[in-house]
Amino acid sequence: MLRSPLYLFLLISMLLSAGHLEAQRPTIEDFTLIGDTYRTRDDCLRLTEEEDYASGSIWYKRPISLASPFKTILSIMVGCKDTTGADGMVFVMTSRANRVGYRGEGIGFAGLVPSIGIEIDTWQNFHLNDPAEDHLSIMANGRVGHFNDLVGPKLIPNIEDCTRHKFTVIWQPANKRLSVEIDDQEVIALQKDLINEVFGGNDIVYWGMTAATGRYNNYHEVCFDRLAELERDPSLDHLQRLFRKTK
Ligand SMILES: [Ca+2]
Ligand SMILES: [Ca+2]
Repeated sequence: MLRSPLYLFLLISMLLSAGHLEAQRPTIEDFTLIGDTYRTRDDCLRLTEEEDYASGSIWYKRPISLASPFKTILSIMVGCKDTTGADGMVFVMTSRANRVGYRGEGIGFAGLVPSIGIEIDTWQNFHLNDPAEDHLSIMANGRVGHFNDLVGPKLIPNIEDCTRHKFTVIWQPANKRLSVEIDDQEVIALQKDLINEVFGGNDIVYWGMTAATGRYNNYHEVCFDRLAELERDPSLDHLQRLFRKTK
């Protein structure tokens, strides 16, 4: 019985699914829009305009469990002004959704407790120990000073380049590893028992993205490349024709 084809099939299926990360490719309708956020004509959610003292956030409507692996893929635009652009964006996981923290140097994340924030900081605040370069850090409980980083700051090339960047967050509960990729390159990673050490034993969290400006500003957007996905690939049409012929 144990060696039957059905048993082997089930065993192989289980092994394959154990190593599989559930990929989330959210659509624009999956989010609640907070603060200054609005939907643009090209299917982006603009969290802030190029205006001082703005803040916005978006929150995925359905909570997730940190007991399960997940991989979230977004497209972000962190503005077009390098030298004078501010303040950045934060990918946040928190047990209470639909909130936005302090703007300016708080990047809409400061004050959110309990929480985990992956900060994309584009403005140097000396009293927060910010490096001059754009940088990523993983922080807990809305504390944006680098004295409290869980990991970071990790310097990155200028990200305020008026270009959309693929932003991927991966959580693997088996080894308690949270990692972040920009344009398919891993930039920063943290190993921590998030459920017990940050969320007090609660595995259910909401995730979202926040952004803010202060005395200086920039565009901040999360985009959904729906039109690109719908475009037909001519090479696929060609393959399909070949396939029909050979049938
Ligand atoms: Ca900063
Ligand atoms: Ca920059």
